[in-house]
Amino acid sequence: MRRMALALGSNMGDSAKLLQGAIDDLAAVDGIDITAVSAVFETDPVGGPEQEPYLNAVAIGRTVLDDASLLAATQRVEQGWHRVREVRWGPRTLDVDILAIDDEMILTEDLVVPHPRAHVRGFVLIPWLDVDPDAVIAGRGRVEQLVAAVDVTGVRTTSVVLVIPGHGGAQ
Ligand code: A4P
Ligand code: MG
Repeated sequence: MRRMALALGSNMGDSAKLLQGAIDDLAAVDGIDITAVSAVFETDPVGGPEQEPYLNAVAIGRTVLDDASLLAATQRVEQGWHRVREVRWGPRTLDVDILAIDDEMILTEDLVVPHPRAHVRGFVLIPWLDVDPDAVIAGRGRVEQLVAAVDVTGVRTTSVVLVIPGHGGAQ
């Protein structure tokens, strides 16, 4: 069983609903167990064309899937929400990226872990720190330290709360 961190992002459609849908779908995958989800942050877009702000969150979980199956599962979840992606770094209904799997370093054509840009992105580091204060990016360092070195002015808290199915909830 390996521990993983996943980044979720959306800036098209009802992004709060899309992020909750992604959590529901990921939790329903055989071989994936979602154990914790961060608060949801509204973030200014980084890179790409002019576009709407994103909602971003990070989920922590465990998986028995191998790398290819895990990537395929995250991509199926994206596609299930009619992800459209015309431009690199452009607007998207749902983006699910694999941030880390244990302390592994994976470098294949289809999968690079840790995610190669995670350590410089406030929209990843802030929610990651929120859900896992002890998180470490293999080869980069503690998220807590990395976050101090990046510009986080475009990252704002929201009142959106994501719920893990079967884990109770606030109601
Ligand atoms: N791939 C390789 N490594 C991974 C990984 N660790 N996780 C490959 C997921 N996929 C990985 O991904 C393209 C290919 O990357 C996949 O086929 C997979 O085999 P994609 O998700 O289809 O492409 P993308 O997301 O459009 O491009 P890219 O370069 O991954 O974009 P990023 O870096 O994910 O950036 N601003 C804010 N505020 N919030 C955001 O969430 N997101 C982006 C996307 C840009 N700006 C943003 C945000
Ligand atoms: Mg992606």
